[in-house]
Amino acid sequence: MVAMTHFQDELNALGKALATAKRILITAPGAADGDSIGAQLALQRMLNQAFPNLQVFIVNDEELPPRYQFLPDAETVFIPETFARAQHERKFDMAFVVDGGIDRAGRVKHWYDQTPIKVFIDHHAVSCDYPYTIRMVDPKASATTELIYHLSQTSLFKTRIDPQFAQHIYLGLVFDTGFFRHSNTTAEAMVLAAELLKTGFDFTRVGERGMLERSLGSLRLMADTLGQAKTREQGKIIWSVLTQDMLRKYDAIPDDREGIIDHLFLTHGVEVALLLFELGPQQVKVSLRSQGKVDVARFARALTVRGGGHSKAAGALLEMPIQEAAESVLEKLSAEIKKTH
Ligand SMILES: [Mn+2]
Repeated sequence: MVAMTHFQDELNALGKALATAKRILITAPGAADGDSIGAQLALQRMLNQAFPNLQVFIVNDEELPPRYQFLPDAETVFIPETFARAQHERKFDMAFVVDGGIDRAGRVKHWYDQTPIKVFIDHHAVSCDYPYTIRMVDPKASATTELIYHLSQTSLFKTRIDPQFAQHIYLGLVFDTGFFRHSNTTAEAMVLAAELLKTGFDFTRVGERGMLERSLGSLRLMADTLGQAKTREQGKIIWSVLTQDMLRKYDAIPDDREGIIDHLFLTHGVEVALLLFELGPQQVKVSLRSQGKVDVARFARALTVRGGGHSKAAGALLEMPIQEAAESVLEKLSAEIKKTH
């Protein structure tokens, strides 16, 4: 059960800091996903509502993917360039990082480092040495937005659950649970979703626009990536690659890889699905999904220090050409699969 009672000391510290803070930074790792953007927008909303004199800014290293631009307040999300162009001062009293550690926040990490009070709110089970001032991590939460929701209902915030706030929280829930399919789905998360639906927001639109809809180029990119999929270990491993050339060919963007690994994974007989995404000539994002026999979080951490996630869904960042990465990861994955029987 996700409860704020474990966090009494943190809540007190948060209340004390917010009482004197004037400017707040909110960020999240890498490219926004449904949970990280939902969590950031919800947090901004509850801070603004409870502390109307605060100035709250969301700044991410990468541009907000178009699929999230329909969300209420999406226009308030900055990248460093647009923040500078708006002539906002780069000085904050408090900074929040949500849905992952600050190490993966790119250029915004430096801003966060320079802020006196550093808050970390997450649901990933990761160990980290970063000297956060206030840390609220609960791996039992299905999504960071579930944690944010509970925080919003404490006496510190008492946030009004309006349709706008509800859709931010809801998007995080459906994104991280894969529409309440993944094993991280809890009865509590579903009860929370039911509560949110009562506000009357268009949940069909949030699910379809925020998660399922694709551009035509993105659809063709998916078809190509799935068409090139190969199997190993009698079909227990399925894998494919997505290169920068393919992105250019289909006029697609990095966010368009969303959902491809799920199709690979949902192929009959597959134990582990692997998608290698070429970020640059020497940089590869590895995504992994497992039925459960192979703990892919452990596997990803063994690949590199920049690896981690959940036991059934994990990722890693490798500094090598994509072909080399594919060979190396597949060889290790085959060895893991052989251990399972
Ligand atoms: Mn999450």
